[in-house]
Amino acid sequence: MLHWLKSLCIWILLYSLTMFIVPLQAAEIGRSAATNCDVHHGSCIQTLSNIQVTFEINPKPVKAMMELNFKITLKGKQPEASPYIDLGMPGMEMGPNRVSLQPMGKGTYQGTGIIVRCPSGKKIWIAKITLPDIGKVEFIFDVIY
Ligand SMILES: [Cu+2]
Repeated sequence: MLHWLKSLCIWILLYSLTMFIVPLQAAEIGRSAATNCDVHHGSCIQTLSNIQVTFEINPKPVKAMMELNFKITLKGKQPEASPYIDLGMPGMEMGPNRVSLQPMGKGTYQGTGIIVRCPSGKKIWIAKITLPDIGKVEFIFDVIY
């Protein structure tokens, strides 16, 4: 009888621990996988084939449904043609939204675009930057609706 009670207690303990820890871990993973760039407080940097790619959006804080300036600065080898940005959302088909960039000199490229308000209410967006003939980098960030 005592043995039976003991194992029941252990099962309840294990069960409650699992119920507590699993959502906690899921929340943690969700948070860290959600964004890789805080566009509201500065610029973000990634490296691609020894090229340092700096990404910035203005004005800050970055809001949907208004004209935004996208700025990319490349340090290192420059691509054959101007880079461009495809805006989208993780796991969602949002339709084409490409920002073309104009060279401003010294490895800097700028262009304007609009981030729309997603009907789902989700605020995480991806800027997929293509450096022609070199590759792509993705900056993931949240916007204000
Ligand atoms: Cu969406």
